[in-house]
Amino acid sequence: MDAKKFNEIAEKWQKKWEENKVFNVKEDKNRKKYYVLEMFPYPSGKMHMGHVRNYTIGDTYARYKRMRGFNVLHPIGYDAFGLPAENAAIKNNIDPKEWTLNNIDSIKKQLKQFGYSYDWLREVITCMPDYYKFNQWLFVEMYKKGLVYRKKSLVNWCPKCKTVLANEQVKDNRCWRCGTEIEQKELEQWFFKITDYSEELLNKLDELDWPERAKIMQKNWIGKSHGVMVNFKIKDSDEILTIFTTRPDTIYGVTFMVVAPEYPKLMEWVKGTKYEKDVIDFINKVKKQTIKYRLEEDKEKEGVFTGKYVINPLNNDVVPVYVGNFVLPEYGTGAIMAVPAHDQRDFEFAKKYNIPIKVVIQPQSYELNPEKMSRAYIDEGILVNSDKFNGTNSSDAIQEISKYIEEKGYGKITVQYKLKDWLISRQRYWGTPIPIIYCKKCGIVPVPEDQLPVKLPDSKDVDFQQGKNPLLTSEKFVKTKCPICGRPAERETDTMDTFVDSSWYFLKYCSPGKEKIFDKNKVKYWMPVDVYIGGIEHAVMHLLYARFITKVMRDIGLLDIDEPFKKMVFQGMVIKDGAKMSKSLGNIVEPKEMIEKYGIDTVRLFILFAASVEKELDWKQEGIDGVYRFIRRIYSLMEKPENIHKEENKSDKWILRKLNKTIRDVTEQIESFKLNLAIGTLMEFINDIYRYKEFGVNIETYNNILKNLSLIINPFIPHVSEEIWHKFDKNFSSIQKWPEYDESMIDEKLDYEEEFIQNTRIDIIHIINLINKKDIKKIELIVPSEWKYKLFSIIKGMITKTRDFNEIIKEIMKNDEMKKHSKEIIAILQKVLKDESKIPMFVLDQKQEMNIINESKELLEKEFKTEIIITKEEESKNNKARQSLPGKLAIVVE
Ligand code: ANZ
Ligand code: ZN
Repeated sequence: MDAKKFNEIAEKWQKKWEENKVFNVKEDKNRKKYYVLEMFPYPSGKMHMGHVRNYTIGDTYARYKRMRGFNVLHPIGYDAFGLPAENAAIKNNIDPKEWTLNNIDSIKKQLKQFGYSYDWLREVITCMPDYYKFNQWLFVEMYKKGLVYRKKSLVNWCPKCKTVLANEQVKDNRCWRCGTEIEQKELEQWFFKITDYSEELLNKLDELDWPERAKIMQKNWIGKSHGVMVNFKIKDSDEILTIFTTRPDTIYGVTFMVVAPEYPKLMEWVKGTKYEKDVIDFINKVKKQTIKYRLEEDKEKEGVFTGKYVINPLNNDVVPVYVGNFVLPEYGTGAIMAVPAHDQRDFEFAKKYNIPIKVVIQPQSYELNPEKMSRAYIDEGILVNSDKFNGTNSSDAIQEISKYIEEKGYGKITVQYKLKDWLISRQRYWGTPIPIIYCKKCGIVPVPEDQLPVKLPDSKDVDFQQGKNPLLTSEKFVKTKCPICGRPAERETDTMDTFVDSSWYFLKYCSPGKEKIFDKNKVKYWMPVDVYIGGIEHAVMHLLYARFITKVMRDIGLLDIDEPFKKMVFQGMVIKDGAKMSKSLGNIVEPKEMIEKYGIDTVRLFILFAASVEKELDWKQEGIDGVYRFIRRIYSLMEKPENIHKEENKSDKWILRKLNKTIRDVTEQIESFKLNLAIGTLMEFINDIYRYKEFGVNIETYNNILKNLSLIINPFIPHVSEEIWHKFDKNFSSIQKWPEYDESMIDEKLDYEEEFIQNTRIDIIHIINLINKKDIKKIELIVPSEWKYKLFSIIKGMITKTRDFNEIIKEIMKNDEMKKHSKEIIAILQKVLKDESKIPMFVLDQKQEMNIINESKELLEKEFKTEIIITKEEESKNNKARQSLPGKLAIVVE
């Protein structure tokens, strides 16, 4: 068998699956559903190994669940809008649609080649009007509900991509796609009001079966803070400066205030004063810094005085107000009270501008001196310089002072979230047009439902080369009529963030068709997704947005569920030579080449076997060679056994016990996504089958084993599975019932005894071959002395705790009997520590091993046609006797 032949087999079965619609599903009230979802690909070209890993994991689980009797929904589609298509248009004048659909074509071929068990009738392509029409419909529904709004706002602007980026798309002050440094720009933008759902998005996380780290990432992103809004009176004015603080316990230590450069009242304050110029200069300077940069801990904290003072309501201290770059406009109130003794940013600012530092919290074990401090003291302690709160523990003081502030009317206890509303506008062509019309008379008018979809103009109608949003260049698109008054009007030219597309595609899978967004009953049957598999890089944005849209749809009355994804599984990256596969590093392994060289099933199996699902997978050539050999060994099991017996004997019983144990273990391992371990279990089982075959089989047993084997390999290597199954049955293995195991059939001790005899037989055969003796007079099997069994029990007990030679020896020598054999013991222990497989799975005793051997004596005599003598080590005259160990008899052939 070579790779070509394996691939022919694969193609044959894929065709049959398709002809027979094996993986197409319908809602069925009488069957339990199971929804397996993998993150759909962005069709940038061809599939890479990361995709192969993602989809193979998903397919394995989907196949398993299907065989467990579930009605399994396992769909696929394409996240087809986005920048690369448009960049191709700008660079090479290629139609983004053509570029995308071509890529989809080639990815689709590859997906099919892998034999993934998708229901292809449910395919979703987000760039098609049939799909994005419902993005627009949803936008309008949300607009009616007040969940969409337009606002002038400072946005992250990538000068290279010429587009606005969401905060999440900025990494280290740079564009997430092209790496260019970001600028700030003020533009009218469309927002989804995700902040209305902050609390629910946070709370519901607890109910989800997601890896803890993903939940923590979302929690941090939502960023809930408990604190107080405090009102500070501006000196010589009626105005009030309100700040948000999480540390009211430090309020007696305030020595200045800071507002953000964007603070609305700022210009009014300084207008016509001697501070005006400095403040304006400073504002212009900060404009070049991104929000991300301003948030960085070790960047320079800068600011200027505004000329204003405020009065601390608690102690009537009068303190100056600065404008500073480290205060952000869109958090809290855009203004802070600064406590340099206890906040590091405030400390650095105070040092730089010579502002006093006042200690109000003293640590328990030493005393802070404001003159000598080299950094802020941010931990807990006891309050000082704080009037009636002196002596209070700072964590208690947070509660007490908050309450006091509220009682006195100085402010209000509140919570704040870091989460911002979702900026969805993009100044781009290749996305969903935002369905809004601007009319001089009627204002902002959403496009009525019967006029949807607002289709993208043909790419021939737009100019990609002008740098601005290409949609602006299409008169045909921009010019329209007002849906209300019928006068000439203009269309919105912004398109939607593609994360809108991916926020509900899993719902469209449940209910294909272009009439409505989806059929409520169908979605009700399939949702929620039972397991969603993909990359951890989507743990924040995509998953948070999808959760949000799900809740919005629930509140619109479209859905009955609160959460879309019950369980998340994040697969690790695929790396080679220690780095992520990438063109620039030249360490890409092409799926296509691997398929040609090893065949589809081998690639599938290797990618599952090489690492546990959530870990990084290091692509190693030796590894795939080994897996290839393994698959050929499975395939060869179809060859008729040479050595056949009629009666069922001990070894038949043994292999049946092994079968049951294998089914049990593989089931548990797949169920818990330990797919690499499941394959390890299968590999052991294949070794067992070969061993069984070697010593002769009962043909019914053998076929039974093979049939069951062909089923439990189906999730991993479906094509080989079908091929073997087909020997027995004309239906598909892919839709057979997963084999049951009989717990009472599993007896590992019996297995061990059987293997003990088999190992002894193999050892005898080896020795006979080695000494090349013609007429054998007798074979002596020497069972070790009883003390060796005791020794092994002690070692077995110890080795789980330590591998330290001295420690183990010490423990052994506590036993008086062992002392007599210390020399031998040292030699044995050295051997055993080097190779732990020398310790048998079960340490029996001399009598038990004697009995096992005695029971097989007759069979062995028949097989080797000679007398078998069984002796105890201490009675044997042969000097080989000393080599005998529990589980491994000394053998003398004469
Ligand atoms: C006084 C204080 C003293 C503060 C102290 C901290 C430590 P989290 O936990 O992230 O919510 N803050 C408030 N609004 C801000 C803004 N718009 N830009 C920058 N910083 C802002 O942090 C809340 C704390 O961050 C608040 O508590 C405030 O500083 C600052 F020893 O008030 B604190
Ligand atoms: Zn109008």
